[in-house]
Amino acid sequence: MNSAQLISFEKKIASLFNKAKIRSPIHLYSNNEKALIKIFKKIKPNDWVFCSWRSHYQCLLKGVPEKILEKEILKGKSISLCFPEYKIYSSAIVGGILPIATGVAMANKLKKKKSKVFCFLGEMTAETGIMHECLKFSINKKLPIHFIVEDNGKSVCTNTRQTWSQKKLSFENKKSKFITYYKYKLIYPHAGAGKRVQF
Ligand SMILES: Cc1ncc(C[n+]2csc(CCOP(=O)(O)OP(=O)(O)O)c2C)c(N)n1
Repeated sequence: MNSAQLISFEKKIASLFNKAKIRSPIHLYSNNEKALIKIFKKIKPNDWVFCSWRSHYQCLLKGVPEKILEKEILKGKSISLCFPEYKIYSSAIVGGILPIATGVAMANKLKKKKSKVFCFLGEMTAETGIMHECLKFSINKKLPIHFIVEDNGKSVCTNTRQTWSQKKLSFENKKSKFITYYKYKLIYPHAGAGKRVQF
């Protein structure tokens, strides 16, 4: 999957949503294609990927076929896409995915499995207490996990830096064995595709 293919998938979903063909929330990505493609160069088919409500790009890059993904989204599953056969799992609860990802990394370590865990989260989720616990536990136990903090500056409609009265966020520009941080600009609203859809 290249950048153009990812962008065109999101555009198709945006159009289906605005035509009232999807009866549940969708959360689209934009302007982060290159960053994600670079991260996925390190992710192997046997590795686990954990995501939030915003996960179309990760599903495509983990190998979920476009048609299968589109079918699930049309069924209303965009907000919590799970394809265990492709080792990708997501949750729409802020912070909810982090302990699950940490637990899988711990199980992989205990079972001496080669598979690594990659956990994606927004910059607001990264400021929550559960992130600090999961990261501390992962670092101290030397778990095979990597967290990717994706900063679009907003928590729904609220400016994340203003929320915490913090000019620089906790993981801003951090790069380590356990963390990758990148910034991107959403052209879409937090949820939906810009039109008020009524059924
Ligand atoms: C426990 C919980 N509280 C509130 C919400 C509503 N909610 C959904 S996304 C979100 C903001 C998350 O922002 P961020 O982590 O930066 O992710 P982004 O949507 O920008 O990718 C909130 C508060 C939720 N889904 N779960």
